[in-house]
Amino acid sequence: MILEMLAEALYHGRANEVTNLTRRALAENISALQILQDGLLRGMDRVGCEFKAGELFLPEVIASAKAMHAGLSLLRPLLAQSPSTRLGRVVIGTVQGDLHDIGKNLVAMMLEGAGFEVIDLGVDVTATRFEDAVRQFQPDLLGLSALLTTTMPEMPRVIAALDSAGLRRQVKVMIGGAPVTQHFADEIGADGYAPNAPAALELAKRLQAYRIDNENPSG
Ligand code: B1M
Repeated sequence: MILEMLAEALYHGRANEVTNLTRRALAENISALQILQDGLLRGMDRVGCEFKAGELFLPEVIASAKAMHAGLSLLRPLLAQSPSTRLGRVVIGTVQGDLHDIGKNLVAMMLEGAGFEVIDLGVDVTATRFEDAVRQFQPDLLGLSALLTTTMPEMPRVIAALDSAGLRRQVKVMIGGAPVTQHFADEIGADGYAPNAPAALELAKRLQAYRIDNENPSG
């Protein structure tokens, strides 16, 4: 019941109500993951469908996105509790021209929660900025997010920039975002694609597996 109210409040873009209901749900011992899946994301799914159908307009979507941020800020410490192990370092960002960050933030939170160190470059990140960050932070993984069909072509540009800077071999590139597919990942030479945040975590662990094996040979 409370999660339905939360989905409804998110859909209507009522940030204060989302904050209060998220607090109440946590006080009722509902897990952060369930609040996310069955409350916040359910509300956002409805927003996405109605926006696509032309039944909702941009100001309403912006209000829902703000409400989403309000809810996520309460869940973040729970989803990203620092574990004792360090799985590796990830640089992540949303590609140039794209301002969508909710999904990228979720991926970052889940990676952090599982033990990755995450350096989040934010949104509208140029290929040069990604390249500089790989040089500066020497991450194991580079995560690229794109939500628009018009910004997906930025992903191969980032990979090309890494290539010409001689940095491509030192980092695994993983990509995701609503319009992105495995086929696209294969086409542009990314190392992996994940359709959602839990799958992104599994992928990141898989891409890092060789390193974990080397560090803990006994398992
Ligand atoms: Co925009 N928007 N939007 N929007 N928006 C979409 C993406 C759209 C599909 C809506 C629609 O038509 N149904 C459509 C894109 C169509 C297309 O390209 N084919 C669209 C459009 C058109 C636009 C504008 C162009 C609208 C306009 O101005 N006319 C504009 C573009 C602005 C820009 O970026 N330059 C725009 C603006 C906005 C807002 C600013 C209002 C807001 C974003 C606020 C914010 O992010 N801070 C917004 C929103 C909220 C949406 C929808 C409704 C919801 C996106 C979202 O947050 N979903 C979206 C509709 C939709 O996606 N169904 C839409 C929840 C989130 C948890 O899911 O982001 O998919 P998602 O992330 C998932 C996976 O994709 C994956 O894991 C995440 C978690 O499970 N994932 C990764 C994401 N990144 C990953 C990286 C990985 C791995 C997995 O590895 C590194």
